[in-house]
Amino acid sequence: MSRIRSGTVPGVGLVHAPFSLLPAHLPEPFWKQACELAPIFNELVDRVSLDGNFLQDSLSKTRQVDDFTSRLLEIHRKMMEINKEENIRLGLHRSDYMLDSETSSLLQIELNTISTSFPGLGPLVSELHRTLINQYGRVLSLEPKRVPGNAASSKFAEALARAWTEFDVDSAIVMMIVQPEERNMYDQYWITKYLKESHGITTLRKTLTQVEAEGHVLPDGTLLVDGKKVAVVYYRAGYTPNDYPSEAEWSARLLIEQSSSVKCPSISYQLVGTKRIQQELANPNVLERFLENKEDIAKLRKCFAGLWSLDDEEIIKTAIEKPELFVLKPQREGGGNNIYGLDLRETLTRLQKEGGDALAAYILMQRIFPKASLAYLVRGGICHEGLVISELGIYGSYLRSKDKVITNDQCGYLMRTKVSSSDEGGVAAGFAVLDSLYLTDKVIHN
Ligand code: ADP
Ligand code: HGS
Repeated sequence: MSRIRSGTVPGVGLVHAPFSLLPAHLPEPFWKQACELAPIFNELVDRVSLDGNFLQDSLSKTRQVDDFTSRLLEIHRKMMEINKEENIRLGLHRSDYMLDSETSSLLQIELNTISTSFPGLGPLVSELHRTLINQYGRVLSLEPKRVPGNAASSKFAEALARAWTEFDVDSAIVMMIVQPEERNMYDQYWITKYLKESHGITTLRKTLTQVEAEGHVLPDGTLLVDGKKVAVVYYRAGYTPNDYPSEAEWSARLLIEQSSSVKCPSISYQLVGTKRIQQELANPNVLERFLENKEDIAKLRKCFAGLWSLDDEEIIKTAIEKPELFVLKPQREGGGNNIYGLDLRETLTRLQKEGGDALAAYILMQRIFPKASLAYLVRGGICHEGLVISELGIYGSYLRSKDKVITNDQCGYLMRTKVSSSDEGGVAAGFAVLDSLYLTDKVIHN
């Protein structure tokens, strides 16, 4: 069953991951729409990642006021200066959505391009729900086939294995970059398991600190860690300033970026997934710089919520008047960083007074209001009933080798459900539980 290493229960090594007793309902057309978007977002990430100047220019103001983003950009700039080519590019993304009840439209919360959690545990919850509905479906008048299949971990492992094959060194390994106090190791374990059992590939778990101590790059670009050649570096850490407690971790990141290993993600892919780039891509005529297909562009735009930089006096004024209609976001990943309601009003007022580029550290986003429903959430072995809202994440895998697209798929999903009164989300952040999906025919009408 899905487990998370305890960080709170004294003397107990493991607690079960919090989960919902039965799956969240979603009208099938929205599921289809979310799945259809995955390969388009995958391609967009790859195209944007190749435009180094667009990334540097779009993040230039943020760079002035956000040290973490600035450090990432510094590594990116160094790679541009040496014309570093990433001929093999692997992305394991998750695009998160909420169904806005006011407009009955599926709107993107964000596109995660690094360390996307729960490809391992998510499918276990889908399986649990399908099993429960197989046993009790008649009583509950639910049909098991309406819980979509969810093979996220095996498909992520398959994409990693294909990247390993493209690297084409039989003795090479996959290195997973993890946090020293990783609590979500069992989610990561499923990827390691499939890599070994289905593809015969060994995975090495290392922290950035260990890479700095044990790694070095050969003259031909090969990264050696612990004396082993590294075909693919799969980051499950490195997405937050907390992962870089000293210069050692930054030099490890640079060492990896300079090597010939396949990075998942590269520094460019990580930068494409920042909230500032999400907001820039929502500006008029920007998508047209990267994609040709007008239908694809329209499909992406259809799922964009309102997104603004804080250059816009008008929107700041509106947000200060009606803070409950917005979310203020720093350039951070990992949950628990966003600002809502009265805090949003205070922060915006303060930043305006400060003036200068302080505002560039944030983006403003339309707040999405999903319809609340009743659910049973199981946490620490206890079942609670509550009014909840859900967030659908669609995993996508993308592998390109020179001019060949080897993989560009939707691969599974993650449904996260939280009590509707909670602003923040996130399972690891302690707000949400792992859920799955039950497809219904009815489309919600107001
Ligand atoms: P992070 O990258 O830190 O996870 P997100 O942008 O994904 O930050 O936001 C974290 C959580 O905040 C989401 O899972 C969701 O619960 C809530 N959230 C974020 N943006 C919005 C929004 N526009 N409307 C409503 N809730 C939001
Ligand atoms: C791991 N320890 C994410 N990832 O996917 N957040 C949630 O699991 O490898 O908690 O709700 C790392 C972000 C949604 C999952 C945690 C995207 C992590 O926080 C990695 S960057």
